[in-house]
Parts: sequence; structure tokens; C-alpha cells
Amino acid sequence: MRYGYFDKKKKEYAVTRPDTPTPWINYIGSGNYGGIVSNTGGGYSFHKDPQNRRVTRYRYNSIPMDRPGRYIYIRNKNSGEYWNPGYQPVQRKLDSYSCRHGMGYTVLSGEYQGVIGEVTYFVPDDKNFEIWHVKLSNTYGIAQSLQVFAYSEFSFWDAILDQQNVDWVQQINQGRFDDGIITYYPYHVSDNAAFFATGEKVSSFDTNLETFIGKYRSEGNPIAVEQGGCSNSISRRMNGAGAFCIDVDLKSDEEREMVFILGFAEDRTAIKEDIKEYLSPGKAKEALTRLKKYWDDYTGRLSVETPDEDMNLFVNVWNQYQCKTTFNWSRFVSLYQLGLGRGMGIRDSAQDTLGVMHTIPEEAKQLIIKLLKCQFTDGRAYHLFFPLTGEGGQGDAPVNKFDWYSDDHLWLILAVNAYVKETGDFAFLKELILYNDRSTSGTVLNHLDMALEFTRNNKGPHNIALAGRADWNDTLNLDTGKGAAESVFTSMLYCRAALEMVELCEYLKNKEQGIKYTGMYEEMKNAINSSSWDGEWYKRAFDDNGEPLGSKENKFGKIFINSQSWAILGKVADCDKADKCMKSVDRYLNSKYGIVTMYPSYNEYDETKGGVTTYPVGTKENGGIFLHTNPWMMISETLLGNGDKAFEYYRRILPAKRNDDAELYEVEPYVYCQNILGKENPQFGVGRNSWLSGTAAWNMVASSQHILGIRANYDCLIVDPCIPAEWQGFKAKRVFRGAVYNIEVQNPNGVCSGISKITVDGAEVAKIPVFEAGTTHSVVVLMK
Ligand code: IFM
Repeated sequence: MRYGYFDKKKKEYAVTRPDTPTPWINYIGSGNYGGIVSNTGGGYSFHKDPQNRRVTRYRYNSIPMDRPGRYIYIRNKNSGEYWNPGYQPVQRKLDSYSCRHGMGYTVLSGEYQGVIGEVTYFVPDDKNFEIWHVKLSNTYGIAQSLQVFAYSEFSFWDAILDQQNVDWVQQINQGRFDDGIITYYPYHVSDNAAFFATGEKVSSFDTNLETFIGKYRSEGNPIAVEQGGCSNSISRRMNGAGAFCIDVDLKSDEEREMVFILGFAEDRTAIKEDIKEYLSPGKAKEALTRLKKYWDDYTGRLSVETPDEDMNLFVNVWNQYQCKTTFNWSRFVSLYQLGLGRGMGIRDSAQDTLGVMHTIPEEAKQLIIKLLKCQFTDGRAYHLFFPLTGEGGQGDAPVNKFDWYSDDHLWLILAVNAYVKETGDFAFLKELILYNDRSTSGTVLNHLDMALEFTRNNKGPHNIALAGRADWNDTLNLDTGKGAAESVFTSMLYCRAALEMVELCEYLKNKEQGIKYTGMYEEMKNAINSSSWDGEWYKRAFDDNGEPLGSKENKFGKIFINSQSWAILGKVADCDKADKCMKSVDRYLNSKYGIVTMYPSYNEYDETKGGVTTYPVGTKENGGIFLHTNPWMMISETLLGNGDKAFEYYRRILPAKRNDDAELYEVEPYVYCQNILGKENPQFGVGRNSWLSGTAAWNMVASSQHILGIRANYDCLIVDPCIPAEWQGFKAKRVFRGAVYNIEVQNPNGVCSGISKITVDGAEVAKIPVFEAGTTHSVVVLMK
């Protein structure tokens, strides 16, 4: 069943019924102030950090689901009936409903008894507040006397304490109202405030949640709305809310627009000045136009026209959009990652930079600097950091002395190299960046060198990388205290990282370092091949007792995906082994909805394997389709020239392909989710944990840089496609270092890969040069 469709022209996804199988959400804001908005208005807001600067509350796992949110109630003064344009929380059956999720904004629209209510949510100009632009239209044929209630529920800034220390939070909550602005702040705080404001004439207001909702009621039937007015409550304790009641009399065919602003102020005396120009509906709409322009520019730096419409939709709009969201929030805050405790992942954010590098490299650099600052002087890195304070951490309590993840630091090399290739900013490599002790600094190159050194200095019995607390797979917790468990995956990632350093050194003509990294790569590659080749594929790891995982000898977990794809990405496998790995993945792990992480799944808890065995069969890392791993297979297939296979894998997980079976898929069809239940699970095909996943960045890389083959290099732009043989070609526009490249790929002989000729502006070239910013060039690539 369908719950909506892609509006390609408007670059929106239109949800056509409110009862989606899970809340289908969108993000507003660009990484500073922002929040989550669901298709029925549910969700919450935060400023810079969802744990330490929570602005509004959300009740996870709540029944009814997806509450509270940013609610507009429309009440008919004569009948007393009230409803919401987004259906929730009143759940009045509407005469029509739609939700349009666009890039950085969401529009909810509902009609009831001749009144159309529309509310648009967005953050203007990267301000510390969000606009709710409300439009009412009376199509009833006679005048209507209405009331609009706008409502949100405040949270104490520290979202953990907000739930943990209810007595304290309820005793300190203060709400005030002054000249159209409701402020909420804890008693002891003298500068900050969350606020809710309007430029409309306020008939009544509430700053106290209990007063607005009423005892033993819910957002679905607030006493204030039912009675037709708020109580002008000034909260001196209990829970905070922002609620306004506005009277609206509409003649037949009349429209009325109004603006509400919800936000966070570091200086509460400045709120009035900060918001004043946005309180008028006209100015708010101008801000929305600017926001749309921002996103058009952001996505416009890469656009493609391929024979596959869904691929075009994703590369041009939705995948790029999701990449910015993962770049903003890593794995920190969604409807599944609750913005509590986890912070921004170092490995995650490093990978996220890859998905936005082609369009906002300067912002990517700033994030990379933050990540480098989370590195220890011995080369390893924290596992996460909190954006408000920059403080790093390792996540849960340490399990043993190997209190580090074996991979976090290695991803930094991939991120920095991608940045330098995109920008040519070699000076960055010499910039001094502090280590996390905040007293020692090293150049970026030192940081990268130490990242490799850490892994080199922490090898196990097979002379490959120790596993530490886990590698990319958080749930493979093999080290039970002996410090002997090893990760084949991390060893392969290390090979890839070492090769990227070799590449960089070659370009920098730094022979000595290049030789060092080549030696590191060779040594690791040989160790992997002598310890971890299993006959038809590579083993995945060794546990603390030296027992292999991912071997034909194992009853469960005989084969894992990551040690096959990374054998190619890390150039560990020779041709014969590479071919066998790919075939084994296809044979044992491929499925209708994507490639599973491993097979067969563990069927009971096993403390020598850890978290992975806490999941039921076919779930998440235990035999589920963990989508993040699929693009690594796509890239591997392209590196071997198999464009048909790479594209098959690409299409299998493309969310748009699940639009028509959304009832099974359950999650949003416009963004990638983290996981889909795997072929061994009775609910095979159900998706979960949408939005924040490395799947976004890596699918962007796989599709644009490897299938379409358009990628940056230190001194040129590469166009080296590996496409389905049946494609006759494709077109693309890529902005690279400020110049526009209009690319046409021709495939007259129906090959998957290989180039016979490149012309730039009509002249044949060996490589596509870097041009002056502001110029436009035409590139024609003829495949073999
Ligand atoms: O790699 C991790 C990621 O850091 C967080 N989510 C799960 C992934 C796989 O375990």
C-alpha cells in the first residue's frame, strides 16, 4: 500500500494519509537550532545539542504514538468542535489531509468543515528559532468565527535530567509572558530561555502545561481548547508550555496568515529584537524562499540524468538531503536515536563528511577538525563527542582495558583525503590541531600518521588488528578480557587507510613516508591473507580464544559481508580471491531487499561474541540487512568492473523502490533506513531506524563516485563510470572547485566499464583538468 508519492517538481514527498506505519519524519534546521517534525506534527526541538540543549519534549515509546509535537488546534467558536491540520493529537477525521516534506521544511494541511488549515515549519536563515507559518482559509461559503491555539511543551535543557529528576525539574520551572513572548527557563538560570512568540493579538495564553491540558487529560483534549480559552497561567513550578489562543473571524473565502516562533535564546533579553523581522507572515515567507534557494544551491552542485528515474531522484535530491542530516546529527538524534547519551560518533561523522564533501567541503573541514581534536596522542580516538561542549567520550562504561574501538581513528584518514581531493587545500595537512589532552598538538598529517601507528602498535596473535571493544560493528564484542581478539575488518580498513596515505604521499612527493605506508599496507595484507582466507571468502574476526568468526567451520556466522567488501576496498584480495568473495556474498548473503550482514544468524546469546547475539535471528547486525554495508559491496563490484551487479545492489535498497509496499517496509521511502529485517526473520523486509545511518553517505559515494564514476582527485576530476551494460550513457553536472562541468557519458557498445576517449571543450585529454572557478566546461566521455 502507498502512503504518499514523490512530487519531483517541488522536490517534496507528499504523505497522503496520516496513519503511516511509523511516524514519517523530516528535519528542520541546519545543525544548530532544529528539530524533527513528523507527518502529523509530532517531534521535538533542540539547540546545538539534543541532550544538553533540549527545547521541547518528546515521549519515546508513547501510546498514542508520536507525541507531543508542535500543535495547531483550530476551534469553531459556535460549535466548540476543534481539530488539527496534521490530524494529531485530536485525531478528528479530516475532509482532506496532506503532509509535504521538503528540504528543511514541512507543510501540514488539513481541511475540516470548509476551513483549510495549513502550517509550515522551518528554521529561517540558520537562526536559533523555528517559524510556524499558519494559514487559514474559509471555503465554507459563510463567515466563520474561529480560534487558533498554538502549543508546544518545553523540556528542561538537560534532557536526561528532565526525565531523571522530575521533582527538581518541576520545582524550578518558570514561565513568563510579556508582549507576545512566552519564556521558559529554570529558576537558577539568568541568561538562557526557551521561548514561544507571536506577533498576533493574543486573546489568552498559558505557560503552564497542567493548566493548558488539564488534569487527567492529554494533548488530544486540552481543557483550554475545549473551553475556548487559555487561563493566562504564569508557571512558577510544574511543567512548562507555550500556548497561545488567537481569535480569528473569517468571512467567506477569506484567508488569514499568522506566525508563531519557537526557539532558544542564549540571552533572553535579546529575543524581541532577534525575532521581530520574522513575525510578519510576508517576511516569514521570504525566509522560506531563501531556505529553498539554499537547498537548491546545496543539491545543485551535483545533478544527474540517468536512465533510472529513482536514481536521479535520490542522487539529485533525497540522498543529498539525507547526507546533510547525517552530517548535522551523526547518529545522535532521530526517532530511534534519542539524543540522549550517545553524542556524535567519531567514526560516524568521519564517514558522514564523505557524503557532503562535493558540496560543502569547508563545513566538512570544520567537522573533521572537531574529530581530530578527539584523537589521543597515541593515535586512537574517542568514540563520540558532544557538540555543545566538544567533549569526547567512549560511550558505555568500559568493559575491559581495551577501552577503544579499533576503527574510529582510521576513518579520519579517509575523510581528510577526500577533503584534500575535493578542494586541493594541501595547506590543511600542515595545520596544527590539538589532541584531546588539549596541550599537545600535531599537524593534520601527524594525526593521520598516528592513527595508522595506533593500529600497527595494537596487533594480536595473527599479527592483524586487535578488536578492542568493537570495530565498525558495535555489537561484535569479542574481547572478554584477554586482549587477544582480532578484527579482520579493521585490518582491511587499515590497509585502505595506508593506501590512501601512500596516494597522498605520492602526490606530495614525500617518498620516505610513502615507503613507510606501503610497508605497513604490505605487512598487514600478508598477515590477513595468511591468517584469514577461508577458501571461498575471508573470515571476519578472531575471538578472545582465537576462534574464528565468519568461517565455514562455524555453525553460525559462517560468512560476513564486511570482510568481503573491504578485502576489495583495502586491496587485500588478489583477482581470484576477489572474485570468490563477491560470488560468495551473492550466493549466501544477497536477498530480495538487500544484502544481509552475515549468515546464518546466531540463534542464542553467546558471551564470547557479545552484543550481536543479543539480537533475534535476522535482526540488525545478526543477519539483518544493515544497509550501511551494502554500498561497500556496490563499490567493490565497481572496482572489479561489474556495473550490472553494482547497480543491482544499488536498486535493491533504494527506498523509493519500497514506496508501493510501505505497509511492509514501514519506514520513510524518501530516505535510507539503518536496517531491514533479514531473510531469516519472519518479518523479512520491515525497515527500522530511518535517517541517521552511514548508509546515506556511502550510497552517495557509491552511486555518484563509483557507479557514475564522477569523483574528485588532487589535480583533476575523474569520470570513470561502472554502469549497467544496457545503459547507453548518462548526463551529469558537477561543480568542482567552483567550475561547472557538464558531463556526457556515451556507451555505444553496451559495456559496464572502461573508457576509450575523453574530450573537454572539444579537445581530447588524458585527464579532466581543474579549471578556474566560475567557468563552465563540457566533458564527453566515450566508453569502450
Ligand atoms: O558502525 C555502527 C555505528 O557507529 C552505529 N550504528 C551501528 C553501526 C554498526 O554496528
